[in-house]
Amino acid sequence: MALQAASLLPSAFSLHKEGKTSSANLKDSSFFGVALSCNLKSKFTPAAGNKELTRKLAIVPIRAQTAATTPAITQSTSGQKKTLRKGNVIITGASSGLGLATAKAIGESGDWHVIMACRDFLKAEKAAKSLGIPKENYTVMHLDLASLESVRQFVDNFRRSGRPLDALVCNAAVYLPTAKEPTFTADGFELSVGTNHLGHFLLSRLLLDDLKQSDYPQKRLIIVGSITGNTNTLAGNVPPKANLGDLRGLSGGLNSLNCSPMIDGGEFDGAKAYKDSKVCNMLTMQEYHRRFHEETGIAFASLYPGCIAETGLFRNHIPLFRTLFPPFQKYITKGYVSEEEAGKRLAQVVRDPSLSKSGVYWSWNSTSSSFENQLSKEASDAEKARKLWEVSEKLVGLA
Ligand code: NDP
Ligand code: PMR
Repeated sequence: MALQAASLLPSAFSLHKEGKTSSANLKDSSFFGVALSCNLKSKFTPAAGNKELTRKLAIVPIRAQTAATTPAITQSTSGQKKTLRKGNVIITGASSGLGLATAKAIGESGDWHVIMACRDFLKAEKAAKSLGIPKENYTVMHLDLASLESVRQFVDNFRRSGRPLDALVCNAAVYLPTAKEPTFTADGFELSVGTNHLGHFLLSRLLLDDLKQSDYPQKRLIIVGSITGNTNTLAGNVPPKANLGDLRGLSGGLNSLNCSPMIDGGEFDGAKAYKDSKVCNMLTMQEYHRRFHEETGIAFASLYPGCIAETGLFRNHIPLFRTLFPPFQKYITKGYVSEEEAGKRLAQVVRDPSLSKSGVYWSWNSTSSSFENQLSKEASDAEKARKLWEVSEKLVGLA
């Protein structure tokens, strides 16, 4: 198993040359319609392995990086500001798909260092190597978003690395469209919302201080959204539609014990849970913007990079879907985008000076030009965003 393999490694960090520490159960569904499942039996994901791993990682001594001591900018004699050091970006879920393609786009430029925050250390290391990302431009660190303890441990480990943080990309996600029953994170939250929203919520809240402290000219916090969470689009109207309702399931802890595993309190539906989690991602980005942009100067953004129809996101879908989905997106909807192109798009949101506006949900048109897109009514509901923030704070132990 990935975690077991990772636990044999000496640390959560890859060691660079220069010594820097651094079921598919086929549901009663057709290809395009995903039927509802009502079986609410609990199935907890194994957490013991994670705990053991994080304990091991905690005792590893970590040397500070030179990046920490070099100022990010200086004033030249002409009065112009010059960037002196590499930017540092954490990308969650950088072991495949969009995250990996973004790590490549940013990592090969040479002026950024990518921290690949991944649950499968060896997979990430192999992926980075096979794409030829220069060794000195990335570090793999262990992060399992399905465990709040792992999130906290990751933040501690990152801080001990001594690197400043200039950008954070909350990219990792799971999509469980064929699951008949919910599965749960180590803390007992339904897995899709627990990983895609709550894990990232805690991670970004903890790392906000680090971003604030960065002296880099542009600081950014990006949370990947999606068209399928936006009901103002055709894609967002494919059933089951996202709907957070009054957040009664989330308020109850999404644990299936005395409440529903779904945010709106309804019956479990894996596809809906994913779309709901994407709405949470987009609401969270806007709440960050309202609460912190003015005070911190950090740009908060979300995006829909296009339909990257061949990524691992669809690994749990039925085989017929995985065969037909790419040509359907390429030739019918024309929404298809390659991993490489999507990675370049997300990389723009990380470092392109022209995409520095805060509070924006970015999209790209058919000629690959970025534009500020409209979110659905629910995904831009400020009152819902505030409530989501407050409930999420309680669930992850921040309030
Ligand atoms: P992938 O499955 O290829 O990538 C998802 C990544 O998340 C993987 O690296 C996976 O790790 C990681 N991950 C999953 N669970 C955890 C966890 N518990 N802890 C840490 N990492 C975890 O899918 P995509 O690249 O397609 O998805 C990336 C983002 O893009 C998601 O936010 C998705 O919602 C969004 N998106 C995707 C679209 C698409 O068409 N594919 C369209 C719109 C948005 P591992 O490799 O170990 O499985
Ligand atoms: Mg969708 C312009 C039309 C469009 C776009 C851009 C997408 C993107 N999809 C579109 C249309 C349609 N899709 C239509 C008309 C149908 C019904 C025939 C359809 C179906 C469909 C399914 C069953 N589409 C899907 C699924 C999934 O399981 C995917 C999903 O919802 O994942 C959550 C999906 C997607 N369509 C997209 C995108 C980007 C996805 C997946 C990724 C995501 O949102 O993160």
